[in-house]
Amino acid sequence: MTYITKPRLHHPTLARNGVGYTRRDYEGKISTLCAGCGHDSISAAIIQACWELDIEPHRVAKLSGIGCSSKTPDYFLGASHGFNTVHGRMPSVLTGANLGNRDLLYLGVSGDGDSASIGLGQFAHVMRRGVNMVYIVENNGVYGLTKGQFSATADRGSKSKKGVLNADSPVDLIGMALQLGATYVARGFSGDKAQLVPLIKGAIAHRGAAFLDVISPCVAFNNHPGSTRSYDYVREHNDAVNRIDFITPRAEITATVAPGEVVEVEQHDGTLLRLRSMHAGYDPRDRVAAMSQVQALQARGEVVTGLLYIERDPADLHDALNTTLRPLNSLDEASLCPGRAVLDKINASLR
Ligand SMILES: Cc1ncc(C[n+]2csc(CCOP(=O)(O)OP(=O)(O)O)c2C)c(N)n1
Ligand code: SF4
Ligand SMILES: [Mg+2]
Repeated sequence: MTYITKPRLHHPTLARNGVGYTRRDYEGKISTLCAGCGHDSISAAIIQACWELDIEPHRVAKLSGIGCSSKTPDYFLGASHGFNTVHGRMPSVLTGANLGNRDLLYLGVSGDGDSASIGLGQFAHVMRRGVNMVYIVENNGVYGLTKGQFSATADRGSKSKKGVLNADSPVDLIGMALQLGATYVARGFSGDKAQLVPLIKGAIAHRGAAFLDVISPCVAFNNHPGSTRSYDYVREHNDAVNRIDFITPRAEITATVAPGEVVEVEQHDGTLLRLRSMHAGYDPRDRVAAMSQVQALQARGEVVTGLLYIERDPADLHDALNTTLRPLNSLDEASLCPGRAVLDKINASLR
């Protein structure tokens, strides 16, 4: 419960990362979610990724909408900046914050209801603008917080807990993100941390719009036979197109490469993503091919996971707007208000 505070004392022998923090320093309040909720596993994966990447908690801004998923930023990175916004409106608040200070790591956490129903318009525009962020949808196919109504990502023909059939076609957020121009697109499963942690690390290292759809079963309302978001269903149908090794520039490359096709993608910060293909011919650097291959696999009823698409050298919103390199709060008055002559010149250019 959130009113039970965690002890601040840490055991002195806890391991510390490269910036001197223990893993406990990346935790938040005690979760109030149902025991077994997939969302808690995603929080644990975020904590592990940030700790292992030596990210200083105060360099992170976590933003969310409304829902059980959107409550989770309270349960990780307790020393980071946080903004629990309005239902479906996280993307515009994140965009504004990012424009004001490009130096922070922006972590948007949302649900399938938050992003695919009320927030669908905002989701679309934040992807097409290429905002530099990690956008995670914790996708359980229901509105968990309001007691389990089908969400817009629920598959046609899947059954509710009370046996009602869903007659609507699903909104495919992966397909939309690919079509709208997101430059890092991946799907994970809350029940597969070994796959999820490197997918999150790759998204953090990516300088552009990174979208992660994480299938995250709701044990209270959508974990029964007939659901396509239950732990059993996802385990049976999980079809990973690749496995990802995340290699930092500082680390010695010791990962052994299993036989099979390997694609290596170096990101702008020097991190290397080594992708072992599980599907012959799947190339995550080819947007159009990725779109058609993901659609084909999904049409066969598979839950396609892995790093589905990556653009090696993406442009982000700041590049497009040619904004100042410095956070706005660090600019002095002369830079913020350069005087009448400059204003006249801008006005003249608009006539
Ligand atoms: C403007 C507005 N409309 C509706 C609601 C009610 N509401 C709260 S959470 C939610 C859906 C949450 O679903 P999702 O984003 O999938 O999160 P989950 O709880 O499943 O993690 C809704 C409809 C609200 N809080 N605000
Ligand atoms: S209602 Fe569902 S989504 Fe919400 S905390 Fe419980 S299991 Fe998780
Ligand atoms: Mg949901």
